[in-house]
Amino acid sequence: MSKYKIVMVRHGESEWNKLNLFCGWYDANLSDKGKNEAVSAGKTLKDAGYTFDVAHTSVLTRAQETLKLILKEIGQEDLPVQKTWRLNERHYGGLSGMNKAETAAKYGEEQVQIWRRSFDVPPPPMESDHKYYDTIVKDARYADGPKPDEFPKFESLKLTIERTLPYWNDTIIPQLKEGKRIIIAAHGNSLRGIVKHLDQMSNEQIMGLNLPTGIPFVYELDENFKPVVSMKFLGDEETVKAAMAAVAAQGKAK
Ligand code: DG2
Repeated sequence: MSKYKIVMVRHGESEWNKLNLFCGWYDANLSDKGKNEAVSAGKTLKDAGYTFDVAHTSVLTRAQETLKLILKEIGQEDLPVQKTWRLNERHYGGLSGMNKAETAAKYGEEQVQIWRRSFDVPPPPMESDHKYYDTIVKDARYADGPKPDEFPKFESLKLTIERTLPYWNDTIIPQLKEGKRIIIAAHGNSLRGIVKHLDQMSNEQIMGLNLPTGIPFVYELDENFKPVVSMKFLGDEETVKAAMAAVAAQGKAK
């Protein structure tokens, strides 16, 4: 029987999604399309009658802006919002800022698929001479964590899950237990990590999952936090399928 319900959403298209660049911890803004996607997500949630007690998001602008636009649509602009680096996108290491299609043309689509979707093969590290190293490492938003010796230079999905799950277990689960209605606005891979955990997907199964931008999805969980309803998208099935296929295709050489 369903006891808990939670809504999750990947942010709307970012400027770097639009340019097809590996983004990770780079703080890209939403594109105009992304802002529209967030507003539509808000309208969908409003039409379906959703309201929340608390929201969670990453420390990155694209997720926070998406959440803000959603909350405005549903008339909950004053909702408490908890922000954490633990919900950040996976750190794309040395690939950050590179074009996904050009990288596939250079290194092969198979290699790019491994970097994007393998469970535990990390991208190359972001070294200190990387164009965005200082911008990210010295960003004041990380003053409260991760600690300097834990600050990632790259992350596989496995490493992403290792820093996201403690937040799920120690912050989200207790709030669900208190009966709080929760929305999480985060990223393609931090959410894939949560989905893998909830649905107990194998390392192979999760490789095939591409989350679309700006389409909310719902989980209903039983008293042991096992899904009764898994990843139910609030959107028309064909649109969701096409949006997932478009994300998968970002790693193809043009
Ligand atoms: C994308 C995901 O993250 O990329 O970092 O480039 O969700 O923040 O736009 P998001 C990025 P893929 O793993 O789908 O290549």
